[in-house]
Amino acid sequence: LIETVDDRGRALNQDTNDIRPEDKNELLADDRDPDIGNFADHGQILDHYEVTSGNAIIKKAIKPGVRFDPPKLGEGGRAVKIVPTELDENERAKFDEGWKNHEYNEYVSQQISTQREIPDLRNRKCKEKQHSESLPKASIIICFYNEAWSVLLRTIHSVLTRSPSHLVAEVILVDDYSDMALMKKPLEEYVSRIAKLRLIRMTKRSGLVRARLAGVSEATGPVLLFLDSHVECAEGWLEPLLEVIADHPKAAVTPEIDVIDDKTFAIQASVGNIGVLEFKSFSFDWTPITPRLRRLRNSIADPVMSPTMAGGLFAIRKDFFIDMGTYDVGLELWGGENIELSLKLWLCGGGILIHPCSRVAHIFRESSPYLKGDKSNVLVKNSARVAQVWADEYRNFFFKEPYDEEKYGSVAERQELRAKLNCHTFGWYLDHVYPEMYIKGSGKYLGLIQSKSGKCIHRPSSEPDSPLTLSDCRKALPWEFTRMNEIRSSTLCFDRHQQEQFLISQACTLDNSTQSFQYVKNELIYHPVTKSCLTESSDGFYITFQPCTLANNQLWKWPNNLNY
Ligand code: UD2
Ligand code: MN
Repeated sequence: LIETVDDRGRALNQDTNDIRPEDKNELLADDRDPDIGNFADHGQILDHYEVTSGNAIIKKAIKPGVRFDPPKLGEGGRAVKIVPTELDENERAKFDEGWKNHEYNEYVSQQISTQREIPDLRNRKCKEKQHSESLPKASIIICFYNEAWSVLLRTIHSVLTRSPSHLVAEVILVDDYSDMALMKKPLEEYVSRIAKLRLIRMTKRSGLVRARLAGVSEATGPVLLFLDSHVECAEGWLEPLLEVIADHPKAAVTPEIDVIDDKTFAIQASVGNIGVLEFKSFSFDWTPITPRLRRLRNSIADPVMSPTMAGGLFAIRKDFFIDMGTYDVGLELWGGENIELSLKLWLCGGGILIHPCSRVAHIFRESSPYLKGDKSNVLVKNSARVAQVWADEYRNFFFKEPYDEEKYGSVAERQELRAKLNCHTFGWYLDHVYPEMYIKGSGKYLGLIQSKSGKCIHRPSSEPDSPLTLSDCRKALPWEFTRMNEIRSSTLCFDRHQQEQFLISQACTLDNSTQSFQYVKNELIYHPVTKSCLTESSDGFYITFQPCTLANNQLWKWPNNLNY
């Protein structure tokens, strides 16, 4: 049986996901062996490969001399689907154990080559770019705590095979005191075979901040490049990051983070997000690139400014990172360090860029394996420290009670650092970096919006597109007039119905378009885009957009926000 193979030796027209489990085991035998051989050429030269079918062994021919990787599950970033109910008891136990230990599908990861190819998700324009010959070298730092063996190896493999070796000073693994057996001797043996790989061990569980700092102290390159221990770096990921650092020594730059599905390990392209500060929890969140930031770049292949960064994957100059006071070691275990560094960068003379041509896929999990049980409060505590140091007077909109040193520890040292670095205020960040941020309670007007007839603007239905109505004020919602001139309640903003001329509320778009209003002379609610005023309808039930007449049905009472 002859079958054609493509130029990398992969069989054509074969859905690798259809391979029966017993065949798969054979094909994957090489992956089970931690000996991964020479990174430069990890393929084998074969003239055929074998697949079992019942009792027969079928030989499949390969063009002579062509590098051959046997067809494998999950190759090219494809999904691997396993139906747990079809597994026998033994396998089912492994499947469940994987989820329990890692909060992702370790069982599926074990079926996938640690050397799999992944899709090239870069824009065409990225590939046309030439990179400078003399880029600075990176020390790549990967912290982990009990990472799944197959996942950790795939991370390391993707780094080593897809990074030009002259740009890598070393890859430093920092073990945050794992207790799983594979993280001990087997990992040491694996590391000892690869020249550029180092392994350092924390002597007690330290959390990712201290673990990263231990890695930093071993780093010899001018650039630090941090990665999580469950990623896959794609072709050409490193050069754009180093180029940004070479051009902007005071920037931190992150790749575009694509998604490794936690259930199937399929790789999906990210839609192009930026990082923001979700003020209510003072923690990191994603949002699609805002129109304002999109307009600031010339090409889709240019880096985009980002108000915050996710925190796990980024490059920064080592000397600059140290000058900036590295991390707050009072931040325990997980969380907070990303916001602290983001605010510090923007306020103290640096900045954050996301490079869309650098692609690294990351396993996003639904819940953290590190913040269970008595650790569930860690993020709250960490965020409080960061807010206390960086939010200035805006911290009053975050803290329900004053900052408690007993509970969260002293931040005096971090406040001194901030003073020493001579940083801007949080208000400056709002004006210059992220004006779109919603800080509940900080708006100029806040409360019920009441018409002359004594009724208030209410949202009777959560259906998008359904009209806001005038109701009994005891039932109505308070609305806030924000810095972006939105009229807002949580994530919903006043907007005009596309066809009809009545008032609705829609998800806030962070763009000053149809959601932008003015409150004129404490009376009129003016809509600049349509040059009209909010008007109580003649039946007293809806609010419509009409030419401004100053008639009684256009006069609204809305309390000044005394907090402001
Ligand atoms: C994000 C970041 C992560 C970190 C975190 C906030 C990305 C893709 N990920 O959440 O890097 O900034 O936000 O803190 O930007 N680890 C330890 N010791 C611990 C806990 C974790 O070494 O006590 C390691 C862990 O193995 C992993 C890394 O730290 O490699 C980040 O942890 P995560 O993957 O749970 O964080 P993630 O991606 O949810
Ligand atoms: Mn992660």
